[in-house]
Amino acid sequence: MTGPRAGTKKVASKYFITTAIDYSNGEPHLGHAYEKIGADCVARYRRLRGDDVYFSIGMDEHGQKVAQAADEAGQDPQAWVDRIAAAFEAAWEELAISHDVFIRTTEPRHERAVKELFHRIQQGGYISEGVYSGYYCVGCEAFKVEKDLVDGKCPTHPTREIKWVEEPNYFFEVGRFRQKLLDLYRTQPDFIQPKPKYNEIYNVVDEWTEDQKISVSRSRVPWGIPWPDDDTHVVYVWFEALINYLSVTGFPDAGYETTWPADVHVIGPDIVRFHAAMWPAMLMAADLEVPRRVWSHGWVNTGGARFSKSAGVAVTLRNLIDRHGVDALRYFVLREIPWNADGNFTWERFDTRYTSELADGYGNLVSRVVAMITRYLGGTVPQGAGPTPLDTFGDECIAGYREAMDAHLLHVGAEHAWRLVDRANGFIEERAPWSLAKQGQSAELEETLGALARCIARVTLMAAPFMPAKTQEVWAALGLPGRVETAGWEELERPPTGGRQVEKLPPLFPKEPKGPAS
Ligand code: ME8
Repeated sequence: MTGPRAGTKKVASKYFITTAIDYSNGEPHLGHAYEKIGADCVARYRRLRGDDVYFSIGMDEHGQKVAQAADEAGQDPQAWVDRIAAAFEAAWEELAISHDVFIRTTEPRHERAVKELFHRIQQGGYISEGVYSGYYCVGCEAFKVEKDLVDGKCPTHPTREIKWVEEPNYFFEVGRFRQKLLDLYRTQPDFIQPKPKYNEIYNVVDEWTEDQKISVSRSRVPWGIPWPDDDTHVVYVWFEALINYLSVTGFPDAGYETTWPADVHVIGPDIVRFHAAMWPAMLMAADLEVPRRVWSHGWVNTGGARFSKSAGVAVTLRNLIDRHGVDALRYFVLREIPWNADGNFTWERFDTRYTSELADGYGNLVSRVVAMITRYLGGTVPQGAGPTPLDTFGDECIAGYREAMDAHLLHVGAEHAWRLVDRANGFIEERAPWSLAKQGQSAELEETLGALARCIARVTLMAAPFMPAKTQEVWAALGLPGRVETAGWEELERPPTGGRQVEKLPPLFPKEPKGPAS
């Protein structure tokens, strides 16, 4: 493990995290939200660890799919993407996504980075002309070969018709990087995670030939970045969209190297090939560093199908947020759906976890302890003797949490924090502070309530990347200064609770749902 040990001073290290940029062809749904919430949780965790985080998200606004959506809505593509970008930004703001930058591929700073990278790749001699003939799936915005199709359809977009395309195109000679890519995968086995995705991509690249080429221009698509020396073409949407990760660093201006390379690209399972094979090859061709890691989360499914534009209409983000609030939704999706595998959304599981883990678990723990400190100790948090068995158990949970979160296993991280919630609720029953107060055992009472206050501060810090607003309420109720999100790892290891004045707080997780399960 790396990072600070208790008592050592830490120099902030840079941590650049990105998510996929979403297509502007419809409203945001839970699949998009899950990715942004998870990446946000990682970003907030890295800040807790003391890293200097740079977190980018954005919109993929070019390509046929977006142009078609605008056309179907009878709108000019620019007006359409402006409206969609506003809808996504509003959703991310409501969901408390703490990004530093929101990039749109129609912005001049992106076009500038695309042109420069393209120029470097071309200078390297990796672009050639040819004729493309083959299948194209507008849903994936990707070229397909016969063996990618099932019953003549793209398995990811079975409702879309696959088009046969034949046109003059510019090609990127990706096969020339086959060996370098395989060497990268071998020497950096955690470059692609989780492991099944590593194996999948390794095998794909292994099967490439040295003269493998990817078509990187489109001649009959008007909506895109013009091909630099031939305005009868636009740059293929994937070839330019990937470059957003450089655009947000200020590339090609001096200083972009302080941010690049990305520490992790967080993406969904359908687009790993683009990120782990095509993108590093493009960077190698331009003589730039490759990202440090590509992390694929799984699919969020509901009723046996994955969330998509159409399924998202049945279960909207609005309904999901309204049911139990933003923080409950963030916690639920990250706890329920493993960050390294597919998972299911059901209203039943949402309600069950909400009640048992948030209302009866964390919420109840906080309100009982605050009430007892108020009633028995005039509201002042005691330091108390220690460490108690609860502190020792807390140390174990923190170690487990850190190991899991460092490995991006967010669901396991949450589990460690909640092991401590359960243990603390058990500790209250064992110690029965009400009896200690009645019998005038003040040293034992102070030891118990001091340990519980420390424990709540620790759970709150561990839970903060998952639930930034609710944990802030608890932080303030414990009389702790500043904002929970600016607290550091040292406070997690040794919470400064003693001597603070608690404040009463309204029920954190009211049992009555605020919105319908539909
Ligand atoms: O792929 N569960 O955009 P996109 C989990 N523009 N993740 C999901 C999901 C679900 N049900 N549905 C979508 C694109 N996603 C490109 C990316 S990056 C340079 C360009 C994820 O709007 C999906 O896997 O189709 C992807 O990571 C992200 O949402 C955006 O999907």
